[in-house]
Amino acid sequence: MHNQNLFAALRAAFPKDLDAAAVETDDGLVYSWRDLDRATAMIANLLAGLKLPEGSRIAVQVEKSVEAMMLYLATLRAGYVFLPLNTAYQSAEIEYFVGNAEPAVVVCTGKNFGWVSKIAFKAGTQHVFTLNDDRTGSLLERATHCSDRHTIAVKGEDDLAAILYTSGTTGRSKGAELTHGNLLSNARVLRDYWGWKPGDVLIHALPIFHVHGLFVALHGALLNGSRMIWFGRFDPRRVIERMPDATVFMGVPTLYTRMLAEPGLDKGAARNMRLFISGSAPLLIETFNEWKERTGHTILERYGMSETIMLTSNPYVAKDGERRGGTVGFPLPGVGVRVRGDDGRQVPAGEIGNIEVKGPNVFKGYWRMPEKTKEEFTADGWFKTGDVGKIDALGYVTIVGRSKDLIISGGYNVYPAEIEGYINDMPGVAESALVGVPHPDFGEVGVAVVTAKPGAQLDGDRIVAGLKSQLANFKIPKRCFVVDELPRNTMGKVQKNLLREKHKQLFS
Ligand code: MCA
Ligand code: AMP
Repeated sequence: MHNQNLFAALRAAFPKDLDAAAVETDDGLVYSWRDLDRATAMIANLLAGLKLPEGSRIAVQVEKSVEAMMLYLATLRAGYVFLPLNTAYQSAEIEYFVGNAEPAVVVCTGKNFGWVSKIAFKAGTQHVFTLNDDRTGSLLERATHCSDRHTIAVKGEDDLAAILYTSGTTGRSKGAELTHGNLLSNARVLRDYWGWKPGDVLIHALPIFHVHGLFVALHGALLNGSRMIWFGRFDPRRVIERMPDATVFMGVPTLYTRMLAEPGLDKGAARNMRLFISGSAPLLIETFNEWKERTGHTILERYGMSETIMLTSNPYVAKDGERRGGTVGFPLPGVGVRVRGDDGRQVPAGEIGNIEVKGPNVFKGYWRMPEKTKEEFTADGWFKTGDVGKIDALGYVTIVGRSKDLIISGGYNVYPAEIEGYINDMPGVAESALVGVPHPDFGEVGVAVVTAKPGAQLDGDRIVAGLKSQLANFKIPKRCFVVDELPRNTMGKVQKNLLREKHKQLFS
């Protein structure tokens, strides 16, 4: 059988000259392709030596580093399932993910080892390693003693490669199961559609625990044998300084607005760039236009999800059409996208409805949640994205809203129901509502509106402070208002649209 392991395809795309630079970090370290090959072999051998059961999950919550990226590749190489976790997650969040996924191995930073290992051992995890962003930690110490030769594990296209936790359209976080076939087919489509070519250099400035940085950016560069300029964290000024050495950049809209605020951003800085790509959140037309004016480049906006990886993209080559600001472009080759009304009928071109998707990119299902999986697919097998939009007569897709209650803040998803649950558990709180309002830096941020139990005195700032110790920082409402009552419709449902309207100017 031909090995369908994603790593095998990525490895096959390494350039002939293995001593050429593969990754150059912003602080001056250079890793060759040989380094990537050897280090991933050593870590894969370490994992293989643990004799883990088939399909074991390797859960990882570490700061961004080249070694963290190698751990991802080594997990694929060894044939296990990678489970990345946002570094912002706090103990209650980690406890849920680890309890649900039951990983065989957990890798965390040295500073978090105490609390993370406690959670992991309680969930039955046998092995907890540390990995820090300065190349220290027990994972690398152990891997140093392993052979740098490793035969890539044989995987079928339907075998799991990664699980990404997302809240989907409703309820508690669910693990979206992505297969080797999902990831590889999408990476190949994007390589062709975005015209990756020899000599391309990618600026990698996104976190590597979500689809955008981990799959779209990383697979793009690796599948093309392209060098990456690697930023541990996004720094707009430094990225602009390095731009003349690069050809491709990918970012969420906040990265673009932060670079636009830098005087150094001009046509000179972008002179060697071939492509700027934006996604994960809506790109404002003002940002799209301003970018064109300042750099001479038209940002290519695309649309994706954890469950589907990338599903639409604006065109790269002019013969396919122009890149239209405010739209997310066309369905990618091989990906079916349709828009249906609530009655299930496909709507005519230009009319608004629910966006549904089908194709080799669509995930296998939610980890150990067959019922939830079933709910999110239509009877004829299309995945319901929870996004609301339209497709015009030319085929451009525009997202106009979401049927799921979701706030996207700086490219991170915040599920109001989760935050409301935490607020409602606080002493004196009767009920709460979290709504998204426009924000100049993060695009959208959460604002909480709370009512008190009879006789209780509440303080909005205190509520925010109380949440900080429990939840990832990007989920914390930027403001909290205490009111007498929440607006409701005749059915008794909280009218979040009225709250959004009331607070929409808060940060303008
Ligand atoms: C940080 N803060 C945030 C966010 N990030 N608040 C709301 N939304 C955020 N995204 C908080 C911090 O905790 C801090 O709070 C305050 O805001 C200011 O932080 P700052 O130092 O400015 O933040 P930063 O560390 O510079 O981070 C901003 C960032 C980061 C670089 C934009 O959020 C980021 O890397 N975003 C990219 C996310 C991403 O990769 N998304 C892709 C998902 P305090 O002062 O109170 O501590 S993949 C996806 O969606 C799909 C499928 C797709 O289509 O790609
Ligand atoms: P996630 O749960 O992180 O996979 O987020 C997926 C969601 O991000 C999608 O369902 C969309 O709502 C949103 N999204 C991704 N790309 C775009 C985009 N270019 N414009 C608007 N929304 C987007």
